[in-house]
Amino acid sequence: MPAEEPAEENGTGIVLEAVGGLYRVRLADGTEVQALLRGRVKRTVRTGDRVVPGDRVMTSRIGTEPGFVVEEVLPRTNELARAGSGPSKPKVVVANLDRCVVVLAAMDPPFREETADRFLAFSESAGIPPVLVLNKLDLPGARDAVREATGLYQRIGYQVVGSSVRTGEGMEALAQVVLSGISAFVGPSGVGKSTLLNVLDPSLELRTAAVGNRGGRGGKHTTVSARLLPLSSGGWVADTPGFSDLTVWGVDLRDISSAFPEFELPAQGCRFRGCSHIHEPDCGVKDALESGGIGPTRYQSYRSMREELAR
Ligand SMILES: Nc1nc2c(ncn2[C@@H]2O[C@H](COP(=O)(O)OP(=O)(O)OP(=O)(O)O)[C@@H](O)[C@H]2O)c(=O)[nH]1
Ligand SMILES: [Mg+2]
Ligand SMILES: [Zn+2]
Repeated sequence: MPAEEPAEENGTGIVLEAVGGLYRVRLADGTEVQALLRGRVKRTVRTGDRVVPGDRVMTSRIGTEPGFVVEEVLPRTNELARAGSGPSKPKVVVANLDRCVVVLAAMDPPFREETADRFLAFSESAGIPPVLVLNKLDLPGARDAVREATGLYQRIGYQVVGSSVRTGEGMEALAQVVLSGISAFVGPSGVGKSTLLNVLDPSLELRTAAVGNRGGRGGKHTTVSARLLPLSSGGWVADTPGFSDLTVWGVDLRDISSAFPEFELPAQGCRFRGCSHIHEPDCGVKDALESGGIGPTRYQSYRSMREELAR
C-alpha cells in the first residue's frame, strides 16, 4: 500500500491563497480547486521555503478530500519577503510578481522623495519592476508638490502615473498597467492603494479609510493573509498585509546601489571595485552627483538607506 495515493491527472496552476495547510489553486483551465501539499513538498516547506500566493505549482487529482495535491513548486522568478522577527529568516509573502505599483500621495500624507525612493529601491532589489503612482492630484496644490519629482523619476526611466480617484485622472493608464500578470500595490498607509483598487475593480470591495465619513464606507475585505485577487480586466493583484511599513521588509540592502538604476553607468567610473560611493576618492557616482546626472534627493536616499543598513 503506497503512502500516498497515485496521481490521476496532472495540471499546472497558480496558488491564490494558503489557509491552514490547505491551498486554493487556480488551474490552467480557470477552475479553482483546494489542494494539500504532497509529503515531499511538505518536507521542503518545513525547511523554511513556504508555498505562497503567486507560486506556480504542479498539481494532481486524488481520490480523497480535498481532491487535489500540490506535487511540485516551480522555480520562482522573484519574491517579496517580510523580515523575520529577531534572527529568524525573512518570510516570503508572495512570489512571481510582474510589477510593484508604488503608490504615494502628492499630499495628505505629504509627498516625500525619500519614501518614494525606499519603495522603488525595495522593489528593484527584489527584482520586480516598479511603476510609480502619484495619487490625490485633485487636492489643491498637489500637482505643484510632485511636479519636480515626476520629471526626476521619468528621467530615471520609471513610468509615472498621476492619478485621482475624485476626478478619474490616470485611472485609464493605471488600468493598462495592471491589465495582465500579478501586481502588488505597495506604499505608505493612507495614500489610497485600496481606494484605487476599488475603482479599478469595484467587485474587490477592499476596506478603505474614508475620511469625513464616520460610519466608514469600509468594504468587506480586511487583509489578514496574503492572497491573489482577480481583477475583472484579467490581471491579478497581490493583497498583502503589512507592506505599507518598510521596516518590516526582509530585503537584503547590502547591494543597495544596484537598486538605484541611474547609479549603474556612473559607477563604472569608480576607481575602487565595490565603491560605496560615500567616502572613496574618484567616485563616478559622486561625480555624476556634482554634474547633475544624479539627483541630490536620490543620492541622499541612498546614503540614508546605507547608513540604516550599517547599523
Ligand atoms: N482627495 C483624494 N483622496 C483620496 C484619493 N484616493 C484615496 N483618497 C482617500 O485617502 C484615504 C486613504 O485611502 P486608502 O485607500 O484607505 O489608503 P491605503 O493606501 O489603502 O491605506 P492603508 O490600507 O492604511 O495602507 C481615504 O480617505 C480615501 O478616500 C484621491 O485620489 N483623492
Ligand atoms: Mg488599504
Ligand atoms: Zn563610487
